[in-house]
Amino acid sequence: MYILNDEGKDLLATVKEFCEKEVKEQCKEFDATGQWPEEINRKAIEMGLNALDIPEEYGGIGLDKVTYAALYEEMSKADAGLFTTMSATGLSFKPLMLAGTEEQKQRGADIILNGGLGAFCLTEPMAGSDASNNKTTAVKYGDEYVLNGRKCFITNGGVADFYIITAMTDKEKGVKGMSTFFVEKGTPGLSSGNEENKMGIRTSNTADVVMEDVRVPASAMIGTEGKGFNIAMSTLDITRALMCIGAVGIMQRAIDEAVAYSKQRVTFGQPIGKNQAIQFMIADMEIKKETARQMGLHALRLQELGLPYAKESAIAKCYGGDMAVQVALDAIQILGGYGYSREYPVEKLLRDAKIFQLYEGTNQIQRIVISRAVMGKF
Ligand code: COS
Repeated sequence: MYILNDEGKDLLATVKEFCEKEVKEQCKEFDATGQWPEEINRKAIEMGLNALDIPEEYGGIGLDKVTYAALYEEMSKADAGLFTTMSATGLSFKPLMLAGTEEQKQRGADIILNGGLGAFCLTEPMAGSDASNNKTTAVKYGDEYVLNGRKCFITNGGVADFYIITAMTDKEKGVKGMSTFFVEKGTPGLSSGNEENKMGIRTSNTADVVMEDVRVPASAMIGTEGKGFNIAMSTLDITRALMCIGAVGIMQRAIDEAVAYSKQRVTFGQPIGKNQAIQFMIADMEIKKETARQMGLHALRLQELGLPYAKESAIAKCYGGDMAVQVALDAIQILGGYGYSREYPVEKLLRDAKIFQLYEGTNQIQRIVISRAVMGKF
């Protein structure tokens, strides 16, 4: 349960109604086909769900972190693909907030507030966990940079209105030779390639982003030359806390579905929920969900208070992702054969949950971040 003020409660009620009436059932078809649900996303954008990360000073509604988490959890509960589309836009806005000029921040906010989506383009075929191994280059000619390369597994890659792109400005310098650029849709040479046919979050768009002689002014750089890796890592330190909340949405849905089923499914003359075996499974699922939610909220509150949060964000993301997979598996177990059937919603939850152990840094990477925070790097 979230402790919200009156304004937060009203917002949550509105988002809940939208998710219940216009997302939950409708997404099934798009999950089956893998098609991006344009109409659902359009409505979500009209409600401002792409803009939850924009502070008031740049025109956003400036949500407190608890309301922010409650709204995102609601989206994920209905469809983790919708959560992914919207949260990836927030993720893409973060590098601007961290290191952008006032002009860049306002431009990014304006694109989002006018209904746009963002794509954070760090990952490449040889640079996933090893994120500093980018091959995309940005070569300076006068007061322009020319970008060439290919990004992969980019959320919103085929549907975004702005792209945050990391590229090597000096290959010799390795991790200190990476820089970040703010590139808008329609820039000549920028295109999207192969769209992934994914196991889960099939209602989100994941595509290659291709740069062929993309010319941008030097003012498109975010921060200074060589700071790209730091900006990307600092961005992920922030956003991983929210990934935990996305995983919690899946757990909440799994519990809701398992509880409803166990109250109406009768075996041996009584609902299966009367069996302690089922009750204990539900209790364990609830313990995992509630613990993850509190950890995610804790990391978000630290951010709000300006206290260190990188370790806590990594713990939240890691725990949330691992627990979402387990809780979704338990829901399938409670529904038995029906849980395994595509007629029922819980098998989708397992497919969707798996991504939370992978994106924004695998849970192995989270353990590196956590152990380094505890033990230091040696
Ligand atoms: N915030 C800011 N700067 C950071 C940072 C962070 N969280 N982590 C590392 N850096 C900086 C370091 O400070 C160092 O710069 P300086 O030498 O100037 O201090 C530089 O980056 C290199 O750091 P380090 O040597 O620790 O990097 P490593 O290659 O050893 O590994 C890990 C860092 C593995 C933690 C990193 O590569 C990582 O998180 N990878 C996963 C990336 C990821 O999440 N990919 C998925 C993207 S999906 S959107």
